[in-house]
Amino acid sequence: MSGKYIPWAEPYKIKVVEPLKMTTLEERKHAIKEAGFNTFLLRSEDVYIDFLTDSGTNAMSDAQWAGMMMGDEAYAGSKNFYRLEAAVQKYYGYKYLVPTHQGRGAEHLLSQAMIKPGDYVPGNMYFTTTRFHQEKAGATFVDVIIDEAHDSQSLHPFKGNIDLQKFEDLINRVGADKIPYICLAVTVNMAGGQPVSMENMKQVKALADKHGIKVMLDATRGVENAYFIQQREEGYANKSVAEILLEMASYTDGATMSGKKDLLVNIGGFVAVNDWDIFEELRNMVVVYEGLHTYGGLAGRDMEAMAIGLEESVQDQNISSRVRQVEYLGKLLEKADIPFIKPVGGHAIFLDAKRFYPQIPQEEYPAQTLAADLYVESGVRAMERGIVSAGRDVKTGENHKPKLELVRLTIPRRVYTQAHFDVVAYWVEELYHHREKAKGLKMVYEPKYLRFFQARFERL
Ligand code: PLI
Repeated sequence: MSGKYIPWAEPYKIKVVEPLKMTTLEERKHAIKEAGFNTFLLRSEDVYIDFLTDSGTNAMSDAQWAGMMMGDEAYAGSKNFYRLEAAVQKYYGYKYLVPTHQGRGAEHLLSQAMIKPGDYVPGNMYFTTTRFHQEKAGATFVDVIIDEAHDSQSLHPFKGNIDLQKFEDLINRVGADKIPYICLAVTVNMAGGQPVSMENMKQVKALADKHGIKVMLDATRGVENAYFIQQREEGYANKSVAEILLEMASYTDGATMSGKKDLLVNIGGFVAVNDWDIFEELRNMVVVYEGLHTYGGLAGRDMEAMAIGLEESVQDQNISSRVRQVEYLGKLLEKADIPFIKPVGGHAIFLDAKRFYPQIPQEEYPAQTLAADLYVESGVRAMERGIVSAGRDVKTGENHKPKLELVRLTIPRRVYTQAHFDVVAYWVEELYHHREKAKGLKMVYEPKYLRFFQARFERL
């Protein structure tokens, strides 16, 4: 090995383009005010580079578009369902599949099927919609992620890991019969897209099995997690991402999936399990809330695109270029000394708003402010992942106060080129240069559920 840098490039070329619109500073100042300083409320046509989310923003391949023409739009028994079912069985290994319109549809069904009021659901950090559905079904969510995950400067290679002691303490405190399952997210979105090690998954499964507790995977970004295991965990360097993914799933009893991420589609999801009784309950409920059990709120063509996307997603060169794009942006920001979460995660760069805007207290929404300011500065849209996203404790009504106050620059899959990342890094750096001028926000409208989507703010 000479140690010489070998350049890499995306394993695809561009066939269709969508023009981007540039706006003026004045137009953006007006747009963000109209949007109540919430980037979710901007019109997408007022956005230049859209790093709001990697959810449903994927560019599909020519094979997926061709697959859309193969949609079997039968109400019952569509052939695309059977194709998707076979792909899930092959790559994730679960026996039974229920399609849903997206991830939260799957979370809704699983929570209703498995949780009784008064139960507890441990998880490796919360995700907004996941915790919402667990709480709506009557459970108390308990964070059992390792402490390093809450530390923006810890360089732990598997910051998504479950703290087995915290999990065991919960079992001892409330009793295993009050814990229907542990929710294991791979990667952990709110921690910065951080992975879970295979070793940790094995140990979680062993502890859960000992107490008769199921392990339910949030497989939304599991392919990204498998890639990190291949890159970082001893014994996996020579295994394919597909092999690693299958092993990961083998330590779980089922999964919810938002196909809008890893699976390279714009809509779709599923819940898959190995246990017939749970499947039966899910299949009973899907017809009430989503659609028949062979389409779950999707068109046949959507299931076909998801089945093809699933196969593309596990190709090593797909996932390696995906994560390397994120790393590329990370390197540019690192050179400029911008504070962000390290190690770089699988789907996004998370700016550390507490260190970016140390003068703004958490009650004045530093991350919300930073996301709004970045838009005004550059037309780049990002997302708050801090106190606004964390919401309120359902019992006390108090604000959750997360240690992490972050702005997520989320990279859609197969959509942007390195030149776009250069532009984004340039503008983040510009903003950082005059960071001391920033002033916080006050919330003037707070929706009842998942407030970050629609809350409105005014400048202090
Ligand atoms: O947006 P859905 O309903 O398809 O999926 C919900 C969901 C579940 N789990 C995880 C880890 C997610 O990241 C997730 C959705 N994430 C969004 C929308 C995001 O912007 O990160």
